Amino acid sequence: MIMLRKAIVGLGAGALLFGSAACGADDGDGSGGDSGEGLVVGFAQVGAESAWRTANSDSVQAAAEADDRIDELKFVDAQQEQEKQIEAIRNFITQQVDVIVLAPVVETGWTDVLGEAETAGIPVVLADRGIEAADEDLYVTRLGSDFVEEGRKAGSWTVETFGGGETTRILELEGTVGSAPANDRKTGFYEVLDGEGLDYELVDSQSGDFTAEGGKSVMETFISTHGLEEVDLLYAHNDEMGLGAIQAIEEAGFEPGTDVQIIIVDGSKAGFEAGVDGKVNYIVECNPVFGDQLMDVVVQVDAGEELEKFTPVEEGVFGPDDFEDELPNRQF
Ligand code: GZL
Repeated sequence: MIMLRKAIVGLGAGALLFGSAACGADDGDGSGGDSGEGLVVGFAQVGAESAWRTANSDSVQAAAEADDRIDELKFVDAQQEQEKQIEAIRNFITQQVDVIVLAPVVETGWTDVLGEAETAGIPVVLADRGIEAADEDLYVTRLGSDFVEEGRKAGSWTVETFGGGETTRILELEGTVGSAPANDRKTGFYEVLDGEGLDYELVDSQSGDFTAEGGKSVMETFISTHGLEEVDLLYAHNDEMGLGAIQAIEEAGFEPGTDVQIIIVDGSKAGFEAGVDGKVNYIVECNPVFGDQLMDVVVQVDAGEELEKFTPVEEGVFGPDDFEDELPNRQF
């Protein structure tokens, strides 16, 4: 029997939504519930800002509930606030969980609290995003995407598509300021553009915080400031911002995917539907569905096994000829 309890814990001005999934097979005599032998895991999740994030949370929670090696997953949605993630980690330490899983909203500011986990003898696993190299010794391994490689993939398509022509004029919607995917998707993209000698101009670049509202609002500002007549490409660090930008582009009387070509990163159903509609030109996949793989990592870490510092998840790329066939396969 799986019991899922949710509670709202008031934390000063904000409330913190946390849940726990206690898993245990009901052995028929009604005494189901925790076996007491499995692991108790604390998971400090970024938030619920995108379809990617929701799919990631669903994948991890479902994997924990289905895995009889895991007795309980204490889940915290930090609403994209680092302070709430730090608070959650401190709660996990007080509760003496076996393993802490953190999806760090930004790369910096973790030294103290991860040091406290180390002092308490609780190993930390990073899921999804990474943290600055200086704190590399404070976690065992990161399971997630190679964000620099995702940026390189976007850059390679851009060079193939626009290379040899006139100056390519680019707008960029960046992810959350200070986050590993935002920093690294930018790094990989321009590494390829510069390395391949593309003649381009970055017209403007601003963070939309990985949300649809942010993408739409920033795109409206780009349009009012620069117009779109001279813009060739929008590089959006995730689907939500790209989809929000599409709304702004259409409201301004332009055709997304035609007047401005668009790259998005994640690969949600909505992103692929926009591709099928000709509004998106290239999709770089970022895979959120790694819950089962994460449970294996958690068990290995608790057992003290040696692991690589980084375990990449498998990801692809998709162009206009792929969108229709791939859409039914999308899981979020
Ligand atoms: C990437 C993940 C990013 C997604 C966004 O692994 O951290 O955060 O690309 C999400 O959709 O908000």
